[in-house]
Amino acid sequence: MKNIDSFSHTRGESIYLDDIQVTQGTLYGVCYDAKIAHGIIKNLDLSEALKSKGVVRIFTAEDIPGENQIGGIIPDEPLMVDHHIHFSGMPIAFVVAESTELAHKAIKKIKIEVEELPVVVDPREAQKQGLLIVPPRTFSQGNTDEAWSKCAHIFENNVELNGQEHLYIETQGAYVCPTENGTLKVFSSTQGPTAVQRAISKVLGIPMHCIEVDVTRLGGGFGGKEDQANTWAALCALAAHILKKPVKYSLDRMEDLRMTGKRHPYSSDFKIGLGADFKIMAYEATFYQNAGAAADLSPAVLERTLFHCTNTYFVPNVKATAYSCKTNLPPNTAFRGFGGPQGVFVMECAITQAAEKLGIPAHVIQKANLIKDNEPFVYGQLAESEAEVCWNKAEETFESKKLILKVDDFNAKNTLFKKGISIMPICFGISFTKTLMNQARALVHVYSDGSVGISTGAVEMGQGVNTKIVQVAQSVFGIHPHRIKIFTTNTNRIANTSPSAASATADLNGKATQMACEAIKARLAGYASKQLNVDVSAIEFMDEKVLMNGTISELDWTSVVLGAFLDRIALSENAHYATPIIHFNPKIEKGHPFAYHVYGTAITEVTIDTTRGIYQVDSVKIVHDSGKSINPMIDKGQIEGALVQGMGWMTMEEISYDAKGKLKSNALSTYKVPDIYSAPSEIEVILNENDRNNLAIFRSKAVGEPPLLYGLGTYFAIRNAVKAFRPDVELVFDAPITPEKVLMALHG
Ligand code: LUZ
Ligand code: MOS
Repeated sequence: MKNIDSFSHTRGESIYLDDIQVTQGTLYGVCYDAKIAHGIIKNLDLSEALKSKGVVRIFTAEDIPGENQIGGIIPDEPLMVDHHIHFSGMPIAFVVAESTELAHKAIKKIKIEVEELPVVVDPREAQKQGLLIVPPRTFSQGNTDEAWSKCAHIFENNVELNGQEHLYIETQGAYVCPTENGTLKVFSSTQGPTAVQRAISKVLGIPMHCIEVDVTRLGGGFGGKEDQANTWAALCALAAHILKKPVKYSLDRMEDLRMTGKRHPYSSDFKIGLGADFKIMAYEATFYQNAGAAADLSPAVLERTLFHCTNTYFVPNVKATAYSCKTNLPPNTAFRGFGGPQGVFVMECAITQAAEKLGIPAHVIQKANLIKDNEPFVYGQLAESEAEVCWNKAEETFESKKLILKVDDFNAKNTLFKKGISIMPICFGISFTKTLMNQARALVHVYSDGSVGISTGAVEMGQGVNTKIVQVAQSVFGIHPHRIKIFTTNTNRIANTSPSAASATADLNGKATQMACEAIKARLAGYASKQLNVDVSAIEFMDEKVLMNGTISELDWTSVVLGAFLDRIALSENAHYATPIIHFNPKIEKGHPFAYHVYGTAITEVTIDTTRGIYQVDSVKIVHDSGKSINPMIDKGQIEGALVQGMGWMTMEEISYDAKGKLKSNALSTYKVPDIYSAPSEIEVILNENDRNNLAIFRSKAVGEPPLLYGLGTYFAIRNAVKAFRPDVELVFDAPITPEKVLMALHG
């Protein structure tokens, strides 16, 4: 089944925030943000700006009727600066004018005096100074102290890993309209409508039922709108609430780059110990997460780094400690993978280090340590492992042994170009690591003409969740998909939603939809059984028909719906789903936090130009653990997109702040993301279907985040190509591995 949005997307008819028809009298807000990263405001002079043409009002922290606070996990993040500036890009004032252009002109007339304070941008420096967001956490298994003496080989090193800009095509923004009796209608480009509702409720000091948040779709989120859509919605709501006028703020690209947080950069140390058989016997890691100036989602991201610190391997003795370090950068936030990829990367660096020192290929160590059924991850959950299945299938299908010989042969014959190859096995846990967030609701209406309308908490952001929800309903009801509409995500219809995140949206909201549809179907079947004079167990719905003991009856979908309505049977249902089984105890850092895991293996081949340091990715070949995919086209789209996003992070996307915390990569001219020319020449994806029971919707495993990890393979393939040119060079672990770094490694 095709993505239900493909027609309206290609015709330009899909509705994003900026496509919403604005009401007459709408005003436009723009943020005046801090130009320095740390300091105290001594004087803020708005007088000239207020006289500027078209300005209606300028809001500051003093105008906030409720709390000046938008922190989600920890209340440590003011909406607007109250004297103390914590990062460059922090909102100081919100200028509301008759147009965006006039607001920008007014902003230039704001005068400010600031006393600058010392700036910390380095996480290790922050940790030394005791600047932590939360106390450190340690996950452990076995006893590393005792294990070291038994290891045949031990290696240590450190790893630098930069952040990543989300670069959703649609920038952040919100549009807030006052409605009657002190209520507000909020349109927001958010992954978390309830998070927006809660933030506005707190800032304005009004109950959540006064705030209706409505989301049609997003032009991408990638985690950047899980928590950080709140700011713009709260600013617009503040202005709309006080002025009693509709207020809109849609950020331009440079504002968005400058004011929002990104993927967390990490600085890490590892120590790995292997037996003579290359079994990993012990692993220790210390992670220094660069959280930025406020908690945002950093504690949860930190936790997922620890969950994924051994990637897809069984390691009997592990000790991993993580520090969430407070720096003067914009608060870093959720980004596809949510700290998991940072943990995985360090483990893969440790294996690479061991392989290079031992003079063997990394895949020998990787393969020897793939986790097996019933072996525990560091947090105690036992694996139901597809790791070896995916690895072996990749080796066989893609003839990796031949490929390796081909690369060796190429490298023996060429010096101007060198090839590198890597194998990247992955594993990602599916569920929000906060157990309570794993719940969802669906409201299904069957109208008397047989058409169906569905509301859930799922936000469509291009990932295709609405299409999957249509598939769930059509398969339960046995009807054509054209009968089904997915309504906007709206907090008046679906309350207390978890954000669309953690790869879990189709599972959670799909299961709730399935339950609601099943309940309505049971009532329709009851009605049909009376009409047809048979037991209800004889009734089935298929291809728009009502079957009776497997044969077509006189009733069809529309007649049974209309008949049931006339018989006063309820044709609507609200269902609630909460993932069973999962639990986690942070006191001992053990439990069963994930509904299931997703596995896979990617084989990456690259070619580097040894005179210029530039490179191309020749091919990426993937075996992906999809379960029984309900939509292979959407799933392959997610896998290819995530792969290229992961490759971009590993190779070319280079976020750069100066020592004073100012973003240097502040435009698309200084921040390079992959385009079609940097995508692999060939991507081959094989879905490894299996019928193992799992908690995925119709056993179709979650696909949003796991495949980003395949992109990590590109880093190691490029490194191997460099080594082929210059075998004795000592290379650091420092991602992204940009062409400049490759050039220095080749000739520096
Ligand atoms: N968001 C969140 C996430 O709040 N909790 C999670 O565990 C998570 N995992 C992945 C992506 N977003
Ligand atoms: Mo996310 S990183 O699933 O918002």
